[in-house]
Amino acid sequence: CLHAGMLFPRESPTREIKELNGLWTFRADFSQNRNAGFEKAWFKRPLSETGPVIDMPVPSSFNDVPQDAQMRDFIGWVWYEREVWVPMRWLQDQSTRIVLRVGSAHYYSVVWVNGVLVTEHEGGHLPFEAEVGAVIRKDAGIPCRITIAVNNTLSLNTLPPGTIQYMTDHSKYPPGYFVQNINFDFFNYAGIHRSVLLYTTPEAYIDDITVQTTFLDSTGIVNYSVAVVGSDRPTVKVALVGKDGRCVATANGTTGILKVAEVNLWWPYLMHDNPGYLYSMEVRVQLTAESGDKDSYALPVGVRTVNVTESKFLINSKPFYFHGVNKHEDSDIRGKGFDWPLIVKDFNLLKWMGANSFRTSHYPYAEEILDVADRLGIVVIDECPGVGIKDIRSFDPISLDHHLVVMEELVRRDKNHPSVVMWSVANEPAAEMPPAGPYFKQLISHTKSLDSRPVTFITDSNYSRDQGAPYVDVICVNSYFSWYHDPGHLEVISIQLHSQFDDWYRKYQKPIIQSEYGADAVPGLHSDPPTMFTEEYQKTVLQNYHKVFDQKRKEFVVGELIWNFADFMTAQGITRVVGNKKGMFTRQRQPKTGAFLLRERYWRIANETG
Ligand code: BDP
Repeated sequence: CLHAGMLFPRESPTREIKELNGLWTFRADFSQNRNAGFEKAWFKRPLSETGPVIDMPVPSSFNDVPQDAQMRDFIGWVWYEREVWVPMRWLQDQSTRIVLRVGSAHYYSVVWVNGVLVTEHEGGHLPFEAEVGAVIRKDAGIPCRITIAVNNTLSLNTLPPGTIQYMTDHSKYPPGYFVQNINFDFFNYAGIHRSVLLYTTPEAYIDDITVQTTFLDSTGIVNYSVAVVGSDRPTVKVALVGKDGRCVATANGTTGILKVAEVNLWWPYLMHDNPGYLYSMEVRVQLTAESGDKDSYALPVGVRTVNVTESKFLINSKPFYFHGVNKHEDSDIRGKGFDWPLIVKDFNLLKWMGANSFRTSHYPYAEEILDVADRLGIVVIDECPGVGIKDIRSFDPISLDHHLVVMEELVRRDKNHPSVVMWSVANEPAAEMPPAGPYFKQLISHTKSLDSRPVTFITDSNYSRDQGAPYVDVICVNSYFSWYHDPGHLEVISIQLHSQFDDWYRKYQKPIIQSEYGADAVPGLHSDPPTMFTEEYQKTVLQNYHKVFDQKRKEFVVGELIWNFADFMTAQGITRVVGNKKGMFTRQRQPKTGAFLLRERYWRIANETG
């Protein structure tokens, strides 16, 4: 298991943050083997001294920023660099820990400070850090130079997997020509996607906090554990503070239980008139009982339970029905780059629609997004980047080992978010292949050993041949009737969907979520009677699905998540018209006809069940 915690950097009386977002210096390594940067040690000197550089904003995908098709489709190492003055007081106080954190970079990253290697990390979508105080202090008096090389190449053992194909027929392709093949349906955006920061902690510091919550009648119970590094016998004091600033419980020690009388439970949005209630768990570390605070950190905590029965998904012991969306981190120009206006807009659209939930298809979203979901009471299915596992070689032990580590990193990062109610370990893997059985058995049981939440993966396999389904808590099924199957035949949806649900339930007696369904609609295309790619066709697909959902949700169907919240960019291909158009909203977040249909539906369901 992982050795350190990965608490989200929050300021406190003992912790400072310095954001390094903005313009960085950038170069893509276009050399034949893409390795010139390492061969010539570009990290040793300022990047501008080893060749031409351009400006690149952080955070952002690099792909759509330059006016250059080669950059958009670039595969290989890109180099980012920025100089920063580190506050003198951080350097002078030798006991200040200085940590460099990257919120995420896609896909493989190597980080140097003043030419010294400080860390490497495999995988996009998840944060990584390095302690850099010692390196920076050696060169105090000059600005510190941070260099980050990021490689977006995907192989059979990465998550998501991909393959590099060399085109050796020189009558058709130039020498050295290669393409990156992928098995997933979104643009392989790359670069530094989330914030880069420096932050400080004292030398004895809170490394990790874990909470597990439950309740008994009106008493809330928060089991906590605090990991402290840098002190053998730290005094740990914990206080739980309500929204009104009142302290409702206290405890001492690195592990303990906080009991809250007349608890305000964390409820999902639309299920309660005070959704998303969060306490602040204030953790303070002292070196002795008498000394002042050495370190302090405030963690938002929601008290709630999640349970799964044969036919229901329960939050706080009440049946919860997911009426929500699948999303992407995706928008014009910045690609997958973190963007507050976009995030807040998307939550406003979710509320406009009456959506109570989303799945982080097909990778972990920024932590800030989960923070907002916590506060609003929007429920999240948290998915790892296990998308496009289609090749039998991607079930080998190297892949599995990496997948286990990615789940450890994901659970470590997101375990304390009340909005997260289930882990998804993969999307549409080749679950019918024989190795999928042992692979998912181990992957799911490992995830369960890390955390008590239910675990699933999203399947599009046949119910009778799916090798992973025996191990999931909730069956999550994607289907595209009258789109990828029987295109144009809206009349088959009802019968096929009934069979889908009945087959799965008969075999497994587990609750089922329709985790994807939908159809492309190019905004502005109309036809009556409906034809494919028009707004009317998309709307009618939805209506036909909804009739069946309404019958089945009285039985064992516990959710419906539309594919997709908004249009998003994909690789170019003959089935994609400038990206995937299954959005309810355009990529610029304007509604199509289907959005109004879902809005009416979601509010109606909320009023019936809420
Ligand atoms: C599903 C995938 C999703 C795709 C969608 C589609 O899970 O990523 O974008 O189909 O084809 O199979 O629109």
